[in-house]
Amino acid sequence: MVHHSDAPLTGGPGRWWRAPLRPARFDSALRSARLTSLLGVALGAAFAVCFVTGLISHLIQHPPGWFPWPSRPAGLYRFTQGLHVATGLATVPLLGAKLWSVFPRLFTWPPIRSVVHAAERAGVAVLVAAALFQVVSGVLNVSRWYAPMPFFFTAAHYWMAWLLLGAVLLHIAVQLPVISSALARRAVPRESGGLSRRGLLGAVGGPAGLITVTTVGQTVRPLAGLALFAPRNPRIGPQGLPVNATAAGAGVGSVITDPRYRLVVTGTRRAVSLGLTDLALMRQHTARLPIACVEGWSADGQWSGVRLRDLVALVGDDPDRATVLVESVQTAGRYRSTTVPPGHTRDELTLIALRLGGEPLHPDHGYPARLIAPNRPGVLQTKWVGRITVLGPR
Ligand SMILES: Nc1nc2c(c(=O)[nH]1)N[C@H]1C(S)=C(S)[C@@H](COP(=O)(O)O)O[C@H]1N2
Ligand SMILES: [Mo]
Repeated sequence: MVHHSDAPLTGGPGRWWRAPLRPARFDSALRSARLTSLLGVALGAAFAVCFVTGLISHLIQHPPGWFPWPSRPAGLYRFTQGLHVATGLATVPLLGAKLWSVFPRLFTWPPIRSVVHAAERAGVAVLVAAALFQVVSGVLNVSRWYAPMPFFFTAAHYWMAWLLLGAVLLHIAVQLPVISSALARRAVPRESGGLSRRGLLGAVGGPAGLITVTTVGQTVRPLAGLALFAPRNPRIGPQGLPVNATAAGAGVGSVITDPRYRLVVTGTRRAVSLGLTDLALMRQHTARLPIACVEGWSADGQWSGVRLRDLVALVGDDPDRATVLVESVQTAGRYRSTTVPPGHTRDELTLIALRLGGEPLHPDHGYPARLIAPNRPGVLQTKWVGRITVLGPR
């Protein structure tokens, strides 16, 4: 039996049928309120970053009136969402270590001592379940493995974040006395061999760092060469850019190559129907902008085409104030249309792109025309655009 000066995490006399779960069998000199608190602080910080960046991403995609998301800086969303996914991935070993550090408490005896104790344990159960759900569903989503998720990931991940926030705040409130005294105490010198606390923190920080270094290259270009475990290599794909939905998968293959293709622009007073030659005859502009997928990968492209604001002006509407609906020729799928708010419509970098890197768009990148706007999630960068409608102001 190892001696430790911190309060033991388990207690109560063992009984024969509990023998395999006797505290001594689990005990590690490393488990202590101090270690659990330190891991908790790190985990709390990681969750805070994930919550805020996730909320930003949600608000951009479901904008309430009070949330004006600007079109600049052009790469801001790339940063916030890259941080969201990188932090979420680094959380995996942290959460594992934290659960390990309190694992013997699962077998506390008696399991329930009082109503307050029961409520506390229920709170911890919700906390653990919500935290595991967020991390596991997030990892499944960035790996694009939807089979184990018979629910709509985005909605579930969003609502579970609020539940988790509540459970975390409650947990901190309940544990505050333990946390503050544990952190005020100086680290206790070890009395036995094996892994030291510093060693353990290294054993957690090491994997967290390794996960970050081997995945963050999916959004931080200079580290792309190290992105061995990233779900996406930002350099692989047609025209050097990754693809999420292919033209074949979206079922648009024949529509987009049909010579009768028209881009129909409907204003509040009149409409125009533009063929590819009409579009090519309009003033062309080039913008270097990233596709920043909600899944955490991002990649820059050099896009050329017509400004969305020029198309709005073409049908006689005010390009500085217009809200615009952009629709794909795709007939099914969640991301086949998007609303562009006035701030983005007005921006000179917002294009209906016809070319990527100087060549016509690859079918998988949205041929013949796609939306590309600064500081916007990839899901809102509609490909295979067939219809643009000025919604207002009227
Ligand atoms: N019409 C349509 N546009 C779409 C999608 C889609 O499924 N349908 N997927 C979006 C997503 S999730 C992303 S990340 C970007 C990816 O653009 P890329 O394939 O050119 O890199 O396209 C977006 N545009
Ligand atoms: Mo995406």
